[in-house]
Amino acid sequence: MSRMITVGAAQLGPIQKAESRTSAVNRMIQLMEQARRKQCDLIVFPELALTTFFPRYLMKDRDEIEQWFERSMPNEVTQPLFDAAREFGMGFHLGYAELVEEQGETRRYNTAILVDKSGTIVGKYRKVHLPGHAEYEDERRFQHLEKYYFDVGNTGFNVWRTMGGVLGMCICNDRRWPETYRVMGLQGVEMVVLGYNTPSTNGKVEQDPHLRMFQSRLCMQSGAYQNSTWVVGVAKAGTEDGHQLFGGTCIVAPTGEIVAQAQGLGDELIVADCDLDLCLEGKENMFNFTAHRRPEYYQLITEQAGAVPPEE
Ligand code: CDT
Repeated sequence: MSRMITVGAAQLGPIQKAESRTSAVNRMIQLMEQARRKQCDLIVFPELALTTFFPRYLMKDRDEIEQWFERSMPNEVTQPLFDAAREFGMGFHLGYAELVEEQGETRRYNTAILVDKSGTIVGKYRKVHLPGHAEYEDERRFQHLEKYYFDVGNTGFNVWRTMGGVLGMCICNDRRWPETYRVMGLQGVEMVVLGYNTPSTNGKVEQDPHLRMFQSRLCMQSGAYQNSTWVVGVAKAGTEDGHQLFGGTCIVAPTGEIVAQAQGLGDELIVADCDLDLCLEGKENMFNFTAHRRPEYYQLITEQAGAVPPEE
């Protein structure tokens, strides 16, 4: 048996601060057209795919901040993506900054949606693991103010039965946390799709760029293997107004092996035929959760956040 989803991982090159959302959407439509020629069922776009990675800048004025956020989805600018999905019979995953009123409060989330082949939003995820810091830090070469701009996501790690499989989402830094994949693994996830914006260098300490790419891959590959799921990781890459983001877009099989990877730092589509039935081997054997997991010994994982070493 095979249950195939042909996936396009649509890396985006840089989006400069001055570039409009319309221009970004046009670039995404071009990638959708390429994906259509390759008969993709699903195309995956990066985190915050409509704009530059604005959390690197400190802004204080409310209007200046809120211009980076979407108040509805679809909206006038993103509607062409939904129209193309319907016309091409192709689902998509899109990351964007979301502004919403909840219980009388304005909330801002780093959000991603999953849209099916009819152009209908079937799932929404709001980023849980917000990296960086909440206040301007002078000693940094560049800022990473996600904790300043975004609220911690309140959707949890859900999965959706859509496009012939069980699909889940997470966003960027979430990919580094094993809990992210395991919560979806416990819901039978067969494909995790995610976008990221990862600076090529650390803003605070010296770190080998090679190591940063290795660690990004290590997390996605182990998440795939340990939960026997496909993982599709898609970068926004290249130099945004002098700030470098690494690429490394890749598609990882349930074995943990990379089956396709981007070559450059620009707009680039990579495609893989992902057989969801390849998840079965791991789910029925090594990572047969029902047979082998021992949750009675995992309580600390949900009871505490920080590490507490024994007293000296
Ligand atoms: N966007 C995002 O989550 N980026 C982080 C880098 C954070 S460095 C403070 C990542 O994990 O790739």
